[in-house]
Amino acid sequence: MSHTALSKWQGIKQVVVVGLGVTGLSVVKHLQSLPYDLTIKVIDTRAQPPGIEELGASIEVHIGSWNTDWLLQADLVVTNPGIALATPEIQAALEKNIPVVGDIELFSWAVNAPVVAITGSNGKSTVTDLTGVLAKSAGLNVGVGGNIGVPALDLLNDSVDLYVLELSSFQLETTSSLSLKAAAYLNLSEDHMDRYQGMDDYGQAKQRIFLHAETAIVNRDDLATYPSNSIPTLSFGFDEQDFGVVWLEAQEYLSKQGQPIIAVADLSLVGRHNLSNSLVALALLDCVGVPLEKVAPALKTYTGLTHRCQLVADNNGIKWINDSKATNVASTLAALSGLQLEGQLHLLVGGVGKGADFSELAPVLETLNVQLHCFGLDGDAFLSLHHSAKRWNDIEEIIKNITPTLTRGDAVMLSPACASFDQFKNFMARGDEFTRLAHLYAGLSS
Ligand code: UMA
Ligand code: ADP
Repeated sequence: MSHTALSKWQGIKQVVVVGLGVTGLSVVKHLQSLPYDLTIKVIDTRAQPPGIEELGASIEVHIGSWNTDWLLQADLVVTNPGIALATPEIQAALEKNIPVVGDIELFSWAVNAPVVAITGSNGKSTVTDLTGVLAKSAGLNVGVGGNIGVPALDLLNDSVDLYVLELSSFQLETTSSLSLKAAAYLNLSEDHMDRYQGMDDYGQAKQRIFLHAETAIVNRDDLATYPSNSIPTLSFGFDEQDFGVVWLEAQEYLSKQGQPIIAVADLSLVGRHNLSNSLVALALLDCVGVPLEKVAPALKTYTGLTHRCQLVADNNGIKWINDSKATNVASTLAALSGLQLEGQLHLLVGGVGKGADFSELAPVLETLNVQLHCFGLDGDAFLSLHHSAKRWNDIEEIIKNITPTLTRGDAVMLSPACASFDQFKNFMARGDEFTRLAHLYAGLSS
């Protein structure tokens, strides 16, 4: 146990974990593994919190509402990222000077190997996964997790050489001590406006990634990604500076300080946004001393994560694209900008709008041969964006009705610009449902 960890835990006896889910479970497991005499209690305001069945009987649990007595008696409160710090019950604990932290803060107290982290509004999971894949290809034992799915505390292991963490603004709100070899801030665009007071508030949460970073990796086209503290920066973008692109003999290459690393034509990833994502992964690995020529072969073959502009069926010249992970306007705009259309695009949008303004989509839709299909809780919010817009209940209703009208060259794309929680467990379940229907209606089912 390091000296830092020991001093952080001094005087802490009663720990209250707020929120179960995969994060809460990982926190409880971690607390139980520590060599301290801690009393652990769990509060979850949900009547049937996910993960409750996995919690040992020795842990006291309060579900279905807050328990302010427990909260105010705690020496430390550990919150799930889904709980905003602004929640009145959490504010009451803070006013009593009870420290409130998240799982990533606990991770930072315990970790003993180098860590790199990624935040931003879009591209986090792709960059996190790609950085992990490339580091593994260079022979490192890598722990990849955070907002991408596996809780950071579950990754802790003495044999790990490098941790790669995707960090959401929610997680960063409760993180103060995380030391990073390099921190990448990809971009800032509107999202989570149901949780934040505005873009400043949202951007400030993301800026916390730089609090103890050795190098900030920032986007030359997005000033909001530059650190407000004075740490060294390394930038990425579409010119020859730092990590960028160069043209040599009519071939475009990803480059470092003007030196080519890999030809863009050799990449399997599609879309300009994925050039940015590749540059960031290279920059992160450069910061931890991984030779870039060693990772070039794995970068060539990397095809991306599921649910992100994923071609799930291509039948009779009709393409079915699952971009369920597009849960905000900027990601849908990125998907539209990367499209190569021969016929008409059938674009499926809607779900939980999170208070977003969708009007930025209108001028782009105007330039496309598109039929807009709006579904789910906030489907109405899209109706004024394009003259073709039609209102439906759900994805199945749309696909059933449009399939007979499709012709060669058309594409059907789910890139909903919304969260999925009105009709699905999560974006993966929504993407799986689209894929199932695509296979069924495109005549590919077995
Ligand atoms: N909740 C309550 N009462 C509670 C506790 C939680 O109502 O007492 C609600 C929250 O308001 C929230 C939801 O439950 O809406 C989330 O809780 P959960 O149990 O699903 O959380 P976990 O399973 O621990 O998942 C969390 C992250 N979830 C959130 O930040 C909302 C996961 O990111 C992350 O993968 C996981 O930890 C591991 O680190 C998901 C996400 O949607 C994918 N993230 C947002 C995004 O990417 O846009 C930030
Ligand atoms: P995140 O984890 O930040 O949500 P993902 O890698 O899962 O990011 O991608 C989410 C969505 O954003 C996908 O629909 C994808 O097509 C789009 N996207 C990926 N990278 C970028 C980027 N650099 N800029 C804008 N959009 C992007």
